[in-house]
Parts: sequence; structure tokens; C-alpha cells
Amino acid sequence: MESRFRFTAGPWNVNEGVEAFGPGVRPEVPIEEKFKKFAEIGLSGVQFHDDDAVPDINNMTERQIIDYAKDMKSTLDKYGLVAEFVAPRLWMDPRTTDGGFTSNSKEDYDFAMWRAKRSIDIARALGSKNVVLWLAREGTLCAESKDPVEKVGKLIDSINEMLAYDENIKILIESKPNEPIDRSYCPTIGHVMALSAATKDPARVGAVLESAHAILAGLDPANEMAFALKFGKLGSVHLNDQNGCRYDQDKSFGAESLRSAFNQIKVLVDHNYGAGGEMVGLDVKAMRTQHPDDQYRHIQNSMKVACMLEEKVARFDREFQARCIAERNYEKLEMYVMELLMS
Ligand code: XUL
Ligand code: MN
Repeated sequence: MESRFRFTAGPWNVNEGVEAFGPGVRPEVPIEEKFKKFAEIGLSGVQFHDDDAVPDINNMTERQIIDYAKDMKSTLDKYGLVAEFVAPRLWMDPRTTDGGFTSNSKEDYDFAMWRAKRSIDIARALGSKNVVLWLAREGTLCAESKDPVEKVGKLIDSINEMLAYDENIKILIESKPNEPIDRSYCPTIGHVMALSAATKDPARVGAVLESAHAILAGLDPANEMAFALKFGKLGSVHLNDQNGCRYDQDKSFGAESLRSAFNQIKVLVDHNYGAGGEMVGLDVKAMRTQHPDDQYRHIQNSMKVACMLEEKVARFDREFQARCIAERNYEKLEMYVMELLMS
């Protein structure tokens, strides 16, 4: 399928189907097999957590971590894939139980900074300039356990330390209002923009907008993308879908709301997203019911929907839109969009 975009996914987007109420139901797939299949289905790149790229990261020296990541880069090269970003996984280790950058423990904070710096080393070894921070546990379960003003300051200090560690790296913050944390310190793109502005080098601090995370915050994904685009700070997107305010579902893109998906593609196309090398991540999970012999279909479906919506955007009649706007006949415009999507 033709697309103006370059699509990516993470190794975690092909998984065993583990969830809070049941164990894995599909066998683990070796990472190289995922790369091979990603290339086959038309992805251009891979997104990594630090320990996706270097699984035994905590037990390796800094030199060993870089060497391992360089080997991973050769495996990527073999399949013609690039690395889009590396994100420190600051939510699995016991030392991140109370958060990383906003933990109340100095040792845990130091561990989070160590992992953040290793993620920068790994990104460099994989040939990527982007480090994504999904601030999974930066917030509170018990509001009184932390001073929110001090902790927002700690977030800014941590980002400044990463920027100082490598003068070429870009930090992209992925907002999310909750899950696993109850109350996040960085729930929306507006918060990301404010954090960016407060750092020592705002030009190197941008955003990742995930559709499902915006919906969980009660916000419109396309408008969240638009806000970051206006500031020139939309570094990546995680397209997916979500059925209202419940657990983070990571459904296939467009599976819940096609019109919302259309408007996400429309805002990206209208504002030339991708011209600066930005890629389109598909942060989608297969349903737990999906058999292993067809466990990439949710990624393929998401890419197909994005491409089909690109075509709808190309067909969107701008003159008709202008006439509806001039007449202030938005009912007419809305029906036109419904017909366009259903035709
Ligand atoms: C969590 C989420 C993560 C990030 C990368 O909800 O979306 O997979 O995208 O750490
Ligand atoms: Mn995501």
C-alpha cells in the first residue's frame, strides 16, 4: 500500500497476551523473527525499550551494553529496518516501584538516571537520535506521599541531565494520564509542552502522542497532535484506539472510532508530519484471542486503515468544506464527512 508515512512498531506489539487476569496464551517470538516479519509486512523501523535492545542490561557493564546494541543494529540492518527510538523501561524493576525520576528514594532515582543514560548510549549505537520517556510511574498512588511541585522539578532536572549527557539526543515525552500510576505528573500534551519549555534546551524536547492515552485523558487525539504540531514538537505518534475511559487497550487504529482516526491522519497530512524524518508508530496489541499463526494482523490492519484514511484525506473536498464554512453549515459538512468515510 502506498503511504507518505514510514511506519514502525515495537517488539512488545507482538506478545504472549499476558494480562492482569490471565497468563500468556501465545509462545514468545524471538526478536529477530519479529524484525523479519515487520520488514515483510512493510514496516520501516522498530521502536525499542532499552531492555528490548539489551535484555540483560542491569547485569552488564556500560561497554558491554553498547557492544550488544551494536550487534542489534546489525540485525536491524539485515532486514533494512531502522531504530526509531529507545525508551528506558522504568516500571518493571523493583527499584522503580515508587517511580524513577520522582521516586522518594535517592538510590532509585540514581538507578533511573543510570537507565536513562544507558538508553541514550543504546539509541546512539542503534543509529537513532530519539529517546522516548513514557513516565509510567511518575506520579502518585497516594497523593500525600510526594510534593508535586518538587517532583515536577525533579522531572525537569532529569531531562536536563539527559540533554547534557549527549548534545545530539532528542527527548520525546509520551503523555498518559494514568495506568499504572493513579495520578500522572505528565498527563497531556500541554504538560509535555510546559516541561519542554522549562528545560535548558526546549528545541530538543518534544512529544509523542498516543491516541489511546489522549482518550484516557478525555481529550481528542487529533487536537492533541495539533497542539504539539503548532509548537513544532510532535516527534512521534502512537496510533491505536481505545473504547472510552477504561484500561489501556491499545486497539487497532480506527477500530473504535473511524472518524477520530480520519482526523488524526488528516491533521498529520495537512501539517506535513514526517517531513522532518518523524515516523508513525503503531502501538497496538493483538486481542488475547488471536492465534499465534496470525499475530501480526493488528499491525497490518492498523497500517491498512492509516493508508485508506490517507486516501480519504486526499479526496476530502476542500472547496465544499470552504462553502460549508462560509455558510456556517456544519451539519452539511459533517454529513459530507460521514459519506466520505462510508463511501
Ligand atoms: C504505555 C505505552 C508504552 C510506550 C513506550 O502505555 O504506550 O508502550 O509507548 O514505553
Ligand atoms: Mn505508546
